[in-house]
Amino acid sequence: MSRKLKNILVTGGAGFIGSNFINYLFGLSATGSKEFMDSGFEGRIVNVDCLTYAGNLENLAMVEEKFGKGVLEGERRYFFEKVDICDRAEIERIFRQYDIDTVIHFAAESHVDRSILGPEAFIRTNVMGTFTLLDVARNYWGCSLGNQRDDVLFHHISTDEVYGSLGETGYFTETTPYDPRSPYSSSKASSDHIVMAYYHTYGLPITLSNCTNNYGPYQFPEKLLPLMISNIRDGKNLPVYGEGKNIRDWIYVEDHNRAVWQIVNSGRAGEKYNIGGENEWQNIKLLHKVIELASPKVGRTADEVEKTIVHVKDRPGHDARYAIDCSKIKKELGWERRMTFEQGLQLTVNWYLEHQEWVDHILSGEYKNWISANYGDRK
Ligand code: TDX
Repeated sequence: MSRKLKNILVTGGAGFIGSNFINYLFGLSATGSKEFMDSGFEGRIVNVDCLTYAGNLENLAMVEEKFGKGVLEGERRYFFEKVDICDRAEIERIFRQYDIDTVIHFAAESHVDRSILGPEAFIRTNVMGTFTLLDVARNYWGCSLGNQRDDVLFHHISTDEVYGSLGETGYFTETTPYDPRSPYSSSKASSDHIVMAYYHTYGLPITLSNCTNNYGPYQFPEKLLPLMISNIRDGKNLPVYGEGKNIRDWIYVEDHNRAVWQIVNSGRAGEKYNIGGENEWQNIKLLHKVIELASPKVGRTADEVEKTIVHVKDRPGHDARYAIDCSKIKKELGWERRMTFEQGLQLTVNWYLEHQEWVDHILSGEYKNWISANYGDRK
């Protein structure tokens, strides 16, 4: 393998998973976890993000200081570009300006509930945005079936939701047929297919990963875990969709990012890899666990907080269960999870409770207006 990995374009680098990824590559971890500081990365990163409601450059303050504006121009290794991935002219400029040799594509509209209320942004960013990046990469790198390159790579980050919903048993493997149910998952499924098409049709070297539910620092508090932790802190109700029996498989975000980095380094072009936590939880049981960990830290008893659980109207088309078989990445690339769930969940609860300013800041402005327009006050 002779991938350059010198000038990496990371899309969506101000979002939850993307910002944790950039921190990880530069040897920084939001929670200071030593086991996630060994990326060995020596190149430059160009972070392209259009800073939607979920993007926050505060997540990268340390990276900016140590590797970005804070250092001499010739030694600089981190660059931020506020650009929409659908803006072809700007993406072309960035490829030329930084001589991009690798794309790691995190940028996406990611929240299922939002996709139900307003699918258009999901189709635009997830489908058209991915297409734009692929097409610019193919042209800039001059790829074709007759000119296959092994020094460049386009890695696409995707989700287990493309496979649909599982019953009580079984796991999604890399060969499970796609069966997306929500506007979000169908937009991700579309983008996965276009990525694969660019490999088969144009010889663009791609890899693809489908991951289960991530948790950890910097996740926007519309997702289950940060939402519940923040509501416990504020004494608000804890809204459980339906009976709360839906099952998700949870992985610590830095374990996911280490897997992505291993695929980018040594995954086979044209292949997809499933990434999972092998850690299934019913939503309601997970919430009991979070209450147990968070209540003493906010000076309330678990019994008291349990009483704030409210069962609300279920999500339409709510997938019953996701679970991933990740034996391929383990066997082929030797990837293993490093964070235990006990440790990761405690770290995450602590992080949100200790970073109230981060939560309050990201919840201000545009998001607040959107949530009250669409959901009213959830309390
Ligand atoms: O208030 C809530 N109450 C509730 O019961 C919220 C926000 C969620 N839920 C349930 C719905 C899901 O069964 O909790 C589960 C997790 O919900 P989300 O955090 O919204 O995640 P999910 O829908 O599972 O999708 C997530 O994981 C896969 C990400 O949002 C996706 O981007 C990723 O692809």
